[in-house]
Amino acid sequence: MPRKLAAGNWKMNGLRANLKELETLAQRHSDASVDILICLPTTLITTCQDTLFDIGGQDCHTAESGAYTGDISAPMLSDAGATYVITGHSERRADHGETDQIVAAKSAAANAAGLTAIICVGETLDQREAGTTLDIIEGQLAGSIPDGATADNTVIAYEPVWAIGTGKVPTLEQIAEVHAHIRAKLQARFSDGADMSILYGGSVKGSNAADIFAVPHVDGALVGGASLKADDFSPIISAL
Ligand code: G2H
Repeated sequence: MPRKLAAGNWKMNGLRANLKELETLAQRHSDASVDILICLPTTLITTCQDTLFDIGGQDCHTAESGAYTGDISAPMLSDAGATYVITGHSERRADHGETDQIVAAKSAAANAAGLTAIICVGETLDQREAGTTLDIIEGQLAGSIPDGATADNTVIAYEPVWAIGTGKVPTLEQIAEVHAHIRAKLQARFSDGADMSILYGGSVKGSNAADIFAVPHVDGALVGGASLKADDFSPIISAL
């Protein structure tokens, strides 16, 4: 069975003072039956080693170490206390030119360091309107997931680019179609593909989470804006 995962992605948000939100969340969800993960800015990761939740990074380099000013490696994230890292988020693909090949190399580096990679895929609005969504997703899956991926070290996040931070959400039928397609491709390539978690991401909030989680092959969510405040993230966790 895929694990159920409520994952927050704080993106480039959060100072130490904001960590009180995690304390509030911990008080409310100390007996949660689902996995809760917060992908923090790197500066906050070491501060959170004793938190109740899993902690993740938002990106890592393909190399273990070296002359890469400003970058962070997977072993560094692990050393800081992270157990997950997001790879291939559309903001990294668009703003930093990350290709499927780079995402696969980063995901492999994450796995080699003992981290679970949350590999993001998703179509743009133009691709959706051109009717190529499933082909785009298939290509991203084939190119971005490294050969050594397993259900233990890999999570897939379907994040339609046009739904990220926009308040627009695909219909439940659209989510179902893509998640079923992802599941089929995972099962065709990996012996434990049926057990790999597939998250939905893009404008998830308390008011739409339960409906999205009821869609087949939706095993949780990758949540951006609504993960920053305990009052917003808490209902999403409860809906899972
Ligand atoms: C998609 C998501 C988090 P938001 O990027 O990965 O962000 O929930 O703000 O749309």
